[in-house]
Amino acid sequence: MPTNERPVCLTIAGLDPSGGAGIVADIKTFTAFGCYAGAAVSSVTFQNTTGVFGAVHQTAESVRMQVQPVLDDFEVAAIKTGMLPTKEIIEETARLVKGSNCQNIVIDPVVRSTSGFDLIDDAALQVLMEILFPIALIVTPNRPEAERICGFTIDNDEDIVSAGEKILALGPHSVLIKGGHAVAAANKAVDHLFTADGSVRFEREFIRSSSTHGTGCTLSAAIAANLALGKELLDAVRIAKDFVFEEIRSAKQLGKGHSPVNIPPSWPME
Ligand code: PXL
Repeated sequence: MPTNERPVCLTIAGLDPSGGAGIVADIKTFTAFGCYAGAAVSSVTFQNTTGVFGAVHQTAESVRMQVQPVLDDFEVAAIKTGMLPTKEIIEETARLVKGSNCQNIVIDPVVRSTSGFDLIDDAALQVLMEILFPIALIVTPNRPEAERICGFTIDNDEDIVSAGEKILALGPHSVLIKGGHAVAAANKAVDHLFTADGSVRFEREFIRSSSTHGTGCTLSAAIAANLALGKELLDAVRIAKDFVFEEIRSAKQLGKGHSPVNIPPSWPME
């Protein structure tokens, strides 16, 4: 397929130079699904599989100057956001997204790295919830992110429903609360998708693995890629979940810490 027939996906997220998370994971994921990948950097982080050692955030102007020319030039089929560390970057991102005519907006509300490094401050998270959630087709918090957004702990299915409804009330079309952080008694990883029509459970076997660096980034990028390819939301989420499941299952240890997931060069794998 020539490049210009591939739907263009754009990520606005952080750079993880070790390639496990952030825009590098997003680019690999878009490409695995046959999409064309564009990427704008919101923050340069310093990290490897053992931890995050720091970050230099971009300015709002830098983000605008990276993104606007891409939007002016390409018809962008899906936009995904990951780490958006400051209020100014979030406000600029909301302006850019609203100014595009892209409808497939995937917001991954990245809060903290697996190793415990804060990737956004509290004030910025409030702005993310207020101005980016309402323009999202889907918001994809994991359980700790949903707890931080909602201000209560999530211990059971009822709490998940309360969290889903509370986040949905902030204005996105849908919310996917990921269950990978809940060590499921029944060894299941259960995600819940909430829309105005109700909720859908996605259940997979829980894989006990330390090779999970980048799962959140790749899941949201895979959803964006499938929306860009014209899939319905439910199908996009289902395919993205299968993709991440296989990435974790097939990952081999790389590095001395939390190994990155194994993003295949193309999907489905042969
Ligand atoms: O997985 C969350 C995440 C997102 N984006 C970047 C990251 C991380 C976690 O380390 O570094 C750039």
